[in-house]
Parts: sequence; structure tokens; C-alpha cells
Amino acid sequence: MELMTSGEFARASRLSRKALRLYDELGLLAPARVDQDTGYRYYTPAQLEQARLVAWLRRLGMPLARIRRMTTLPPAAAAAELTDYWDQAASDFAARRDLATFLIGYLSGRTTPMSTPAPALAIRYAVQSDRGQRADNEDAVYAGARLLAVADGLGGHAAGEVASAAVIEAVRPLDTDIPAGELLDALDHAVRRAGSSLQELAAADPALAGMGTTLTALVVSGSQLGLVHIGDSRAYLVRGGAVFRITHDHTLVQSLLDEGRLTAAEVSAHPQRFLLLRALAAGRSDEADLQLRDAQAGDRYLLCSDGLHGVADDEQIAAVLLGEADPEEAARQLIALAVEGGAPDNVTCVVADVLAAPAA
Ligand SMILES: [Mn+2]
Repeated sequence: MELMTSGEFARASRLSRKALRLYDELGLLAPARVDQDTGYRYYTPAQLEQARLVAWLRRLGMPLARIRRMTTLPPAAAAAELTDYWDQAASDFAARRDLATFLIGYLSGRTTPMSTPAPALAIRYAVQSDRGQRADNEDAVYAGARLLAVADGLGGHAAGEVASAAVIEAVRPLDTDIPAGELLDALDHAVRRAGSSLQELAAADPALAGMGTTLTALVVSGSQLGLVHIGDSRAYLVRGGAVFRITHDHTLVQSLLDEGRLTAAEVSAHPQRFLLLRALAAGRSDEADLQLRDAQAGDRYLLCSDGLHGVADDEQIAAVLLGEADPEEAARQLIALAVEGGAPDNVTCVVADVLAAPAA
């Protein structure tokens, strides 16, 4: 068999030797032979095609874990996987473009399209929560005409419950008509207010030290939607018959997945799968993610705590969101998914449909 040195292979594949070493470590592209004595790596010319595919997928910005999955698939399945990835990337890009448009207008002091009267939208929502196998329900939830919010309390005993309730209380004033141009400021302010309120409660009662909570909340204003997110609760968007996860889990396992150091299949067995890298907590000042998105009549949103997505996978969740038209019934079926999966944790779901508001 003809072998190429790693230098020859790097030149032919246009990947650096450092990249080739990383891809080897991550199981993306193993050398055909490694010399026992020198540690030199050798590749076959037949591996060039896979190396080029890896390089192209990297240029697209695909995370390493996902590339690894793609390289194991037959071409048709790989094409479908790439389609999924690109749909998600396009949706993320659209959200960033909206935010950039808003900021450009804001910074240049111009009238932005956002300050023109936007078609009013209304939301029709349903809320369901279940304590599952836990003794208490430390999730807290709020749903109103303009605001939807889910918080998953951490800290054991009563502290988690106190934290999630306090944070929901702190964001509740967002359930009002907020000018679209002030949405991000209002969300940022509310999340800081929530953090200070945890700080004050913990300072007043040592039993609450270390308490914290996740928060995923969205506010609708005209045809804009502001989203604030910290922790591992999630928001999903259903649009045009497809389901997109629009929040990024602030967990150790998610960051390992992003870096390609863990596969999706390994997550459920990871000993530290519950470890949060960011949360709203007394004594911490972790940053929340803020997003500004366009809202359209016909969109559906799901906010949920990890009691749902820790048990049900994205496909099961999507099947309910796409298959059940009534939000109330959809929320019930999502809770049922968690219960069927053993419901080891509290589970909370808000399903909200965006509707064109009836003419005044
Ligand atoms: Mn939870």
C-alpha cells in the first residue's frame, strides 16, 4: 500500500499538520499507520477525500462533533445531515442579522424599520409543570400576553425554589408593552435586577447561600421578540414545518460537544452532565445571552426546563410540536414524554403560538 507522510498528506489535503493531529485525536481522521518508534503518521491517498470533506465542513463552521458524525454516514444521509445543519445555521444567522440591523440603526441614530409601527402580534400560550419523581417542584414559570419565562431552581432543599420564584418575580414587569427599540435594554435590566434580588435574599438568610437558577424568557413587542437565556433551560422555535433550538445550553457537556470532545451519544452517561457553566446565582455574575429576533404569525415557541430535554430527545419534542395544533394539548403531551421517560426531574413547558392580532 502506498503511504504518504503527514507532511505530504497535509499539503495535498490543504490541512495543517496540527489540524491533522487534532482530527486524529478527535477520531475524525485516523492515520493509516503510526510508526511505533518515531510516532510519525502516515496516510493513504484514499484518505484525501475524507480529509477534504472535513476541511470543507470546518470552513462551513460545523462543530467537530457534528463533523465526526457526518464522516460516518453514507453520502445520502450525510447530505440530509448537512441540510439540517445549514437550516439551523441560516436561522441563527437571520437572528444575528436582525440584531445587527437594530444596532446599526441605534448607533447611527437613524430611524430603524423597528420604530415604524409593526403589525401587532398576539400569543396564545399553555403552561404545564410536573414535579416528576422529585419531592418538590423547583421550576418556576410565568406566561402572560407579552412575556413567557421558565426558571429551574438549583441548590437543593428549599433554596432552588426560592431562587426560581424570585427570578420570575423580578422579570414579571416585562409583561407589558415595551418599545421594540428598548427590548434588549429592558431584558438586560431585568436579568440584573433578578441577580441582585438573589444576592439580597442570600445575604439575609445563610440557608440560601449558593442558591441559583436558570432563566429562559422571551418578550414580544410588535413584530420583534427579545430573548434572554442563562443556564440549561431551552427555547425552541417552530417555523415553516421545522423545529430549531434557539438557545445554547450553558453546560459542561455542551461545551465538550462543541469542541468535539464528546459525542451526543455520550452525553447521557457523562458523570457531570448536570454541571452548569453559567447560572443566575447569589455571588456569581455570569452573563446571560440576549437575542433579538423577528416574530411572525404562525411561529410556535416552546420554553422548557431540562426535565423535558434531559429525558426526551429533539426528535421526540419536534414530533409533538409539529403534530399537535393545540398548545394546551401539545404542552400536556410534552409532559407525558417526560413522565414516560421516568421524569427524574421537575419538568415545565410553555407552548406559545404567535397569531396575527385581530384588527382593533
Ligand atoms: Mn431541572
